[in-house]
Amino acid sequence: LRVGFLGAPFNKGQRRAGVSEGPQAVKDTGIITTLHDLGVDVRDYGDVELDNNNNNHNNNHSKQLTDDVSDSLYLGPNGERHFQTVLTYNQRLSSKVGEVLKDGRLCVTVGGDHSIAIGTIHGHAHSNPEHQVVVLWVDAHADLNTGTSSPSGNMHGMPAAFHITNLSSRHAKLQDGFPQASLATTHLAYIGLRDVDKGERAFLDQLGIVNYGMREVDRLGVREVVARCLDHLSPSNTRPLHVSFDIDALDPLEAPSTGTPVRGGLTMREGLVVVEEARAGGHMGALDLVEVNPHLGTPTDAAYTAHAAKEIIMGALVGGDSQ
Ligand code: DIR
Ligand code: MN
Ligand code: MN
Ligand code: MN
Repeated sequence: LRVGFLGAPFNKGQRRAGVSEGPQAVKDTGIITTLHDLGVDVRDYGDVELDNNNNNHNNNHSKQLTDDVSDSLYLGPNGERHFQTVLTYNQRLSSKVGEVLKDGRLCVTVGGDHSIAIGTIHGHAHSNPEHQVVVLWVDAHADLNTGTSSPSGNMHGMPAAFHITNLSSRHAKLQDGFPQASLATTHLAYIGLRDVDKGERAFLDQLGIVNYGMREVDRLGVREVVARCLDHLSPSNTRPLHVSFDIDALDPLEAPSTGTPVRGGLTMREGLVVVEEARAGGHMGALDLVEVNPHLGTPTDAAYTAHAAKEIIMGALVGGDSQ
């Protein structure tokens, strides 16, 4: 197994400081060494910074991103907060994901808030033009708002909608057309939903996007739910799979340090089943692990959450092999 590790210390998709420290917190668990020791060929590509001139190995990026005082200048045409910043960052992230994939590595991107999935999925989908990339979205939230449907203006609640071709015309874009949507409504499926906005629910229903909330997890069991999602996304199991895992899919007891916790979530074991089964399909090309915010909760909460993220990433890459 060949893996590339990308940090995406980005926080402009929501309003709470600290989520830009997510990549470092997850690295501090020793995950890269653990993977090495398990025989995984893992390369650390460093952090993707907002600024081109910033080198990838300094640690000042998070300050730079947080100290932006010109907030209102970045409102998008429909009130999207930091519209230009979010999309410009994601355009850079998309190219970087493309580089990792071109090196023949499964791309693991650690956020940062979930707006970074605008770039990671774009990079994955557009570096695989001959194969249809499909997306398994594991989250308490659908992240399917457009600028107009969004109750908050926070772009971490919008990334999935940017990729759906049927919704993309409702989104404002950068002048050069970024991001280009790549997913039909059948190429996205959700697990873990339990806090969905009215507008998002209407999109899910109208477009017939497959979504399994916690109620379905209870009713069917998580193994059945993930099997159904994978079969729906890739009936002959040939398509490259992108897993976008928001740590708030897990119950706050498992992952307390996150910006928008919602009680009644997946247990650690259920979260692991999702990524282990996704891995077992053999076609995972990229994984996002987002919304770890080590500034929230106690230091113990922060470390516990970072370790939960490590477990999920390990489960996606090596399954139960670390036991
Ligand atoms: C809400 C919250 N649906 C919004 N979204 C969150 O602002 O669009 N996503 N928390 O992770
Ligand atoms: Mn850094
Ligand atoms: Mn999310
Ligand atoms: Mn979420």
